[in-house]
Amino acid sequence: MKGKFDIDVVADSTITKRRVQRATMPDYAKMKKPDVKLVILGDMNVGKTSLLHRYTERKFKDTISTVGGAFFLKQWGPYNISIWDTAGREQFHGLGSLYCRGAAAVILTYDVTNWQSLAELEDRFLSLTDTANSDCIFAIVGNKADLTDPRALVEEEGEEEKEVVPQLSSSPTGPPKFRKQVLREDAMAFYSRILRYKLLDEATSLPAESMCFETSAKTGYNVDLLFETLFNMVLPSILKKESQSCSPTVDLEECREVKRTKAGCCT
Ligand SMILES: Nc1nc2c(ncn2[C@@H]2O[C@H](COP(=O)(O)OP(=O)(O)O)[C@@H](O)[C@H]2O)c(=O)[nH]1
Ligand SMILES: [Mg+2]
Repeated sequence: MKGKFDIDVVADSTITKRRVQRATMPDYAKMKKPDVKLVILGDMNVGKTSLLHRYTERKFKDTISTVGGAFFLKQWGPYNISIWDTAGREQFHGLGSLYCRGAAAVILTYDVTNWQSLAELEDRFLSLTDTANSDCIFAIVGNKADLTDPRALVEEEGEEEKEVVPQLSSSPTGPPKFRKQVLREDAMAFYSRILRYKLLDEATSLPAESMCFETSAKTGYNVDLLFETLFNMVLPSILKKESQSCSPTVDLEECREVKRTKAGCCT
């Protein structure tokens, strides 16, 4: 229905999964406020939800539909990290920039077998990040690497049960059969364009090599690396906020509990 959307709330790897109507529901407001916010963006079917599911649940499910959006909470040391998932078409509902508001990191996801999915990031998704923090970190993630890269076929160690529907496209015993349409260099060139778009100096920004990942939500390839690298990178942002005694994150709920210091730091 127009003007309404659902949000799944997944706290860490707990089974708790609540569906609430409207993001401003008080239920959600009762949860401990996240210290930092990450957002995952990208076209439909690139594997955004699968990546989050793989990271938080250690599993791959062949179909997970995302209606509206989903919200994951991850405990990282003493910090609560929220990760916002989107349905991929949210800009049509005017939600895209709302999702990104106050984000400390944005994960721009494409499908390595689909050139258009990278182009879409630039055409439709990059502008949505205008509402992210000014020091927001950008990661470019080429998912479905298992379809093109034999290294990504190796299952993540210690993996629990999986729910994978066998596909003809790739097999652990044979070479991947999909053509890789997006090279890592393409992603790195896109990263440089992001820096230019954000008017950031390439020399003083995080280098493209560390911010462009190729992952497989299916096998778990580089998934922990992606999230854990980002979590470590956003820690300074958390500490900065703490030192300013600001509301820890901007979410769909307006900052109502903003603590003011004598200096009145929060605007
Ligand atoms: N082979 C492969 N398929 C994937 C991978 N990640 C997601 N998929 C499949 O791609 C489809 C879309 O995934 P989903 O997570 O719903 O994409 P989203 O729309 O971006 O959230 C589903 O059928 C997934 O099973 C991956 O790493 N490898
Ligand atoms: Mg999804």
